[in-house]
Amino acid sequence: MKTFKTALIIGVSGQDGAYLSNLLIQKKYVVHGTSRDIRKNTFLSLEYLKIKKKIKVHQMNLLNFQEVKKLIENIIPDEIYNLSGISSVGLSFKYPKETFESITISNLNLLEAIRVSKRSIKLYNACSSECFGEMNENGANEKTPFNPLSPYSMAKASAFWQGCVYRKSYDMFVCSGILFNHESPLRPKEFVTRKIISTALSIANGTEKELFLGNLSVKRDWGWAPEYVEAMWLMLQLKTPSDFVIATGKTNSLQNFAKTVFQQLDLKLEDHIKIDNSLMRPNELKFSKADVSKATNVLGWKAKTFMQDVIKKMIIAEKKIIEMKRSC
Ligand code: GDR
Repeated sequence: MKTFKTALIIGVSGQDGAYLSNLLIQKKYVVHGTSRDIRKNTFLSLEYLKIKKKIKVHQMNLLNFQEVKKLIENIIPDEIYNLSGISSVGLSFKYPKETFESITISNLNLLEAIRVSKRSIKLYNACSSECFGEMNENGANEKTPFNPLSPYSMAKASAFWQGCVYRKSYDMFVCSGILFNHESPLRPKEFVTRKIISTALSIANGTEKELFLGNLSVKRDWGWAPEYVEAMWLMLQLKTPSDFVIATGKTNSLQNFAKTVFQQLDLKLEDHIKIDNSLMRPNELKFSKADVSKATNVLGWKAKTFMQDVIKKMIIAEKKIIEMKRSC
């Protein structure tokens, strides 16, 4: 008799995959994860959270339908979380085809594999606030139309609609979380928050002098990633599937984010900041604002950590990472 729930996390080695694994392990799930190349993947995020040994990792190419189908038939998961694909908006302008494939074909393969399995497997799809394009002061909610501005958001919008089509056509349990920016020490340095914090600490330590950034005037809603994976799980515990905007509801400029980081390290941003035009994107979401009332009312989910504390926590973690590297 099956006693514990089984989850399959696609993209288990990323920031969200690692925090979600941690959460599901605490909830006594049997956690499976996938990686495109087990030998090359270092699973650093899972090692960081000390959970690597608790996860059954499988090699799988999501673009290969037969592989996806076979793995699902072997594991028979109760819940699948699709957190895979290229996640850098900037990079998507350089690699539009790879971005589109990695987000849309993989999601379609999962939907099809679940459909043909004829099992009631629940699917979480990682959608993004980037799909909204420009937002206004009222904040975007689940009824706000999509207006993608990048190859990344174009692909995410497509995967979102795949979920809607399968939900309506086959009565499948599919939820999309429309997540705004969510950060942690597990963010790779290609993303601006970790880049700023890591560089600011190097400046404080005297190993670097300057911070190069692109567009500083953009405004984003930055939350704490470990809280966002709870929202993903809550969605799959509902009786009826639905889509949810997940964010803190508070907007800040990138200038203010960077200034706060430097202030917390007793540095002045203006002494170190350099604008690098090569870091500007061809097109850009300039203002991000969320209306999270549906998540609050239906899921009972609310962000507890806002930008100031996200920064504090990331600085503390980054200092520890630097100390660990020094003592190795
Ligand atoms: P984003 O995150 O594109 O919002 O997508 P990112 O941290 O890459 O950029 C945030 C904003 O900062 C501006 N920026 C820079 N960005 C980077 N990466 N590097 C720089 O040097 C730099 N200078 C300025 C960007 O132009 C942008 O406006 C994140 C990802 O996690 C997506 O996967 C997710 O879907 C969305 O958040 C919600």
